[in-house]
Amino acid sequence: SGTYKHEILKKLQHANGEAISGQQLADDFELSRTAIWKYIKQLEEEGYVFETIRKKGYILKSQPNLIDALKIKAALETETFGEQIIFKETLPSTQPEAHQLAQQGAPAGTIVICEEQTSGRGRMQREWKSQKGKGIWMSVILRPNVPPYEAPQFTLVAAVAIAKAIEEVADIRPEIKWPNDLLIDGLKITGILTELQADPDRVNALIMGIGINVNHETDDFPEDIRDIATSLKLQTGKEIDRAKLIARILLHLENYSNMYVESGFQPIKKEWENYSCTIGQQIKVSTINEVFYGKAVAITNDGVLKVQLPDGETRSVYSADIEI
Ligand code: BT5
Repeated sequence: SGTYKHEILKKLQHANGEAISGQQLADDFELSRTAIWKYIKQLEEEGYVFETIRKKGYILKSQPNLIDALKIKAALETETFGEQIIFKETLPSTQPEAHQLAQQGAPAGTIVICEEQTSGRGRMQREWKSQKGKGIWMSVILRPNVPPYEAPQFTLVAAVAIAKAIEEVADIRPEIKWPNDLLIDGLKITGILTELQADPDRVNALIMGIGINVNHETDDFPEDIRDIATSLKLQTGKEIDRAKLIARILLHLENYSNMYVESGFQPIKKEWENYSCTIGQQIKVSTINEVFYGKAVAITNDGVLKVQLPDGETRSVYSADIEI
């Protein structure tokens, strides 16, 4: 029945605004008119809008803003990233799925993406809310030839790649909050989760989880994050084409991660600093072991955050949560 629905939709998509009658569709697919009507109702529930003209039939008026592998592929400008796209309607989380594929040898640039995550996660087992059809919930497999201790730097690399893609596609400039958040107007628009599959001396795969709030209205956010989260639509007033944004992210992620492997963080640092809202700020730093206050004074060529304490001592912070 999924195939009939798909075929009926395809017919209406290719009708170029002309009506197709229920009888015509019924004849074409050797179904009853009632069956056709039921498929049309199902499509309407998925967000397709039809005009029904008496005695003439159905006209497809608008389609839901969906992402699927074909749509992303149509927008791709990469060398290899996005060649393999695993698209699912619903997943608990794209991360375990991508981990498994990486273990089975999936190539760099393979992506796992879905319309809805039922148990999306952030760092340290925190929750990541992933409303159906509203955002980009994806994991990208990277295979950089670097030692494991450099893995956290790829969070910074990804932040620049995503910020740039958002700026180009949505025409709004996000800020990077070290290490893994993008903010607009002080509210979180994107979270990045970099996980590692490695031997002691070399990375086998990085699983880069990317969550972006795209077409949410205020009510789409669960209440507990409504005050800290925002979406591109809320910020720009425009519905954003997710497939196009995904394609752009993959392009920049491919370029910047190659750049990192060839030349390190140094050539990306300037762009990172331009997007950063962290440097120069008084911040609260929470690491696994301690909490302290200081001024974020710099990011090093290795992507390490330098924080100056009130007594003048400077600390290197490799991984932490910060509050500005
Ligand atoms: C992150 O963690 O920001 C990383 C989020 C990564 C999500 C992607 S989606 C695809 C892939 N599959 C997954 O399961 N995950 C990745 P962290 O810095 O720990 O921030 C988590 C905190 O952000 C939560 O505790 C909430 O306060 C807040 N939060 C949760 N959902 C949010 C949302 N949709 N928008 C903004 N903030 C959110």
